[in-house]
Amino acid sequence: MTCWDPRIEEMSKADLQALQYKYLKTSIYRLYSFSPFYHDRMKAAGVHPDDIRSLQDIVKLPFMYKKDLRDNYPDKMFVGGQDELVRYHVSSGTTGKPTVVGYTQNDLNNWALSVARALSSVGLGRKDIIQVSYGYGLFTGGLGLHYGAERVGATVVPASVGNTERQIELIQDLKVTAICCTPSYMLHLAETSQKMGVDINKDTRLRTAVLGAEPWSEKMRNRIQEITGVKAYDIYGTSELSGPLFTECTEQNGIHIWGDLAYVEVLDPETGEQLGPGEKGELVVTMLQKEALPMVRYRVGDITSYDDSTCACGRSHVRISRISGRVDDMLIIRGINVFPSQVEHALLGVPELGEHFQIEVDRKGALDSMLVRVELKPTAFSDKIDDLISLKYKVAHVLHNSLNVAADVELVGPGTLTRFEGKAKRVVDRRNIL
Ligand code: DLL
Repeated sequence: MTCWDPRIEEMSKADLQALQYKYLKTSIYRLYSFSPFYHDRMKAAGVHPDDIRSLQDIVKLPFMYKKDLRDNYPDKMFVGGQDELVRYHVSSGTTGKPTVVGYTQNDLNNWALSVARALSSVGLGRKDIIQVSYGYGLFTGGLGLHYGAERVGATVVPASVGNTERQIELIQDLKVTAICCTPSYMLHLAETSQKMGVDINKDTRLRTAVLGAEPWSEKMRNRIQEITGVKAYDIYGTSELSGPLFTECTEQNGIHIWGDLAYVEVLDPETGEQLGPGEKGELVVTMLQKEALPMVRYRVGDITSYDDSTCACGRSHVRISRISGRVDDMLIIRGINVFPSQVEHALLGVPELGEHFQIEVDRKGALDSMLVRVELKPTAFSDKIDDLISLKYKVAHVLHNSLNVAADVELVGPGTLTRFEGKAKRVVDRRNIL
C-alpha cells in the first residue's frame, strides 16, 4: 500500500471525526459572518453556528443546490474578495446557466493534495509518466489531474482531448505508464489503437487508467481491462466540490473520500433523511476546508451508498460505491425509473454487443417509448437477416428483464454511433421538445 499522507489517511475514526468537527465549526462561523447567501439561508432555517455542537448536528444545517449556483451567477456566492481568487472554472452548463467556481491558492493546494492522495492510492508516483487526456481549460478534469500528478512527482503529458492517433503515438514514444480520461474515451482509444495495429498490452507500457467524469459500470471496467490489459480505476468529483478529487485504491472496492477535506452523507432524495451504510440514496457533501466557494450539505444529485468500515488497504476514511446514476438523469419511462447505467449493464451482458449505445426516449401518443440503439461487435456483424432478428429479440428480452420496461432495439454496425472525446451523451430525450 502506498499512502501519500499516512498520518491523515490511516487516522483513527475518533480522531478523524474530531478533526471534521473542528473544520465544520470554523467553516460555519466563517460562512455565517461573511456569506450573505448562507447567512440568510441559516436564518431562514432558524439555525445559528452555536447550535452546531457535534458533527451529528450537521443535520440542522440547510442544504445547498446546483440551482443556488445558477441563481447567484457568476460569483454572488463567493466568500472574500476577487483579489484572493487565483482561478475560475466554469461548468459546461448543458441545462440552464453555467456555474462558476472560484479558487483561492489554498483551495488549489487542497485540490492538488486530494488528487495526489488519489493517484498514489492507485499506485502512481515518481516513476510514472501520466498522460492527462481530460480536457484542459474551463473543465476541471485536465488541470485537476495535472496538478495532482505533478504533486506526486510523476512526469505529466498534458495531452488534453482529441487527436486520438497522436495520443497513441505519445503513449508509445514517451513510454506513458498511466492515462487519465473518461471511460468512453478509453474505449475509443482502445478501438483506435486496434485499427492502428498497436496492441496496448504488448506495444506500450500503459498499465493504469484513471477513469471518471461520467457514469460507467463494473462490467464496463472488466471490458476495458480485458481489451487493454490496463487496470482501470474510478475517479470521482464535481466542479462545485473543486473537480476530480477521489478515487478507489488498488483494492477496487469503493471510492475513498478524504474525510479531512469532505464530509459525506447519503440521503433519501425524497425525505432528506440520512440513510445508513450500504443504503442507496443521494450523495450530499460538505467541503470542510474550501475558502472561496464553501459548499455545505451540497445536494450533488449522484446516487451512491457509503461504507464506513476500514478498507483492506488500511485507509480509515469513508468510501462511497460506484455512482449508479443521477437523481436527475433518471429517466421515467411509463412510470418506471430507468438509469442509463442499468441499460449499459444489461447490454454488456450480451456477448455479441459492443460497448457503444444510445438511448432515445420519445412519446407516442400518451405513451413513452424507448429505443436502444447499440453497436454489434465486429465478430457478430452478419448479413444474415434471420440471425440479426433473433439477436434483436434477445437484446429486447434482456433489457425488459433488467429494466422492467419494454424497449425497442436497433442493432447497428461497429463504428456507427458518434464517439465522444469528453463525456458521452448517451440519452436523447425528445419528450420535452415541443
Ligand atoms: O466531471 C469532474 C471530474 C473530472 C471527475 C475528471 C472525474 C474525472 P463536472 O463536470 O462538474 O465535474 O461533472 C460532475 O459528473 O456529479 C457525476 O454525475 C458525474 N461524474 C463524475 N465522475 C464520475 C464517476 C467532473 N466516476 C458530475 N462516475 C458528477 C460516475 C461521475 N459519474
